[in-house]
Amino acid sequence: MSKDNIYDTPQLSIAGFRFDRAVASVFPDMIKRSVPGYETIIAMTGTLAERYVQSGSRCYDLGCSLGASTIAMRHHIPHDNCQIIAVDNSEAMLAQCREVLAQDDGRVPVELLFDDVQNVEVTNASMAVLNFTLQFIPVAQRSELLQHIADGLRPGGVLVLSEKVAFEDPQHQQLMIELHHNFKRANGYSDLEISQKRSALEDVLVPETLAVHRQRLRDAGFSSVDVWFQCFNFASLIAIK
Ligand code: GEK
Repeated sequence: MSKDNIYDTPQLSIAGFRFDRAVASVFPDMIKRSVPGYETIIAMTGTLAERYVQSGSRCYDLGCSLGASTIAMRHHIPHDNCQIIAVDNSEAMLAQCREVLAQDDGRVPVELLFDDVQNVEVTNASMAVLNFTLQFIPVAQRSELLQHIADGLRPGGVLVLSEKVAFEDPQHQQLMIELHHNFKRANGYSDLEISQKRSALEDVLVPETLAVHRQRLRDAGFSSVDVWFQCFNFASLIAIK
């Protein structure tokens, strides 16, 4: 696995973060060292697939990157008549994802779509995953996307929504940011890397509070919504239709 050293030298001006070839080539290392709990969330996505994926239905991995959630679902879907649709709007990510899937021996068919998740038709679904993707969608467009997903899910279907989150209490917000930075430091990122990455993500990744996420999911028509995992300012919610 290639090591992420994208921000380890001083840059004169920091451009907004993009999912380009440089990022795609180090992505597994980057996300593992940056997102506390990432590997647990991926593993539990398999467990959730085992429980929620219904016979003859579709599963959606929206913002699939290299396909980690797709592979987790693929190996735990308990039926042989399901399909996974994995979507990303980064060509570089999808190219790598195709290679990763070619090495995977799962039997559930996977369709890869190069598109914006907002354009994808969601139908006959029993599971949808937005694993750290909604945070990159403009805030004003988030409700419409969740509504579309809710409409495309069968009754009893699940949406797994993982996000970097914000906190209303400024003191707690500051504490979570510092603990997250300590996590990154412990994983080998320097202060320069942490601060340059932070600048690159400014206005690109927009976190919201858990209260906002819960309300938006309820408004979209999910009947049961709650957090099943949280580590510092990274959380994952389950929303059942
Ligand atoms: C994982 N889920 O490993 N349409 C399609 N894709 C998008 C859009 C959009 N509008 N915006 C961003 N992306 C993955 C990790 S990474 C999270 C997801 C992170 C894609 C983007 O190209 C990238 O591949 C992914 O969403 C976000 O479980 O890097 O923090």
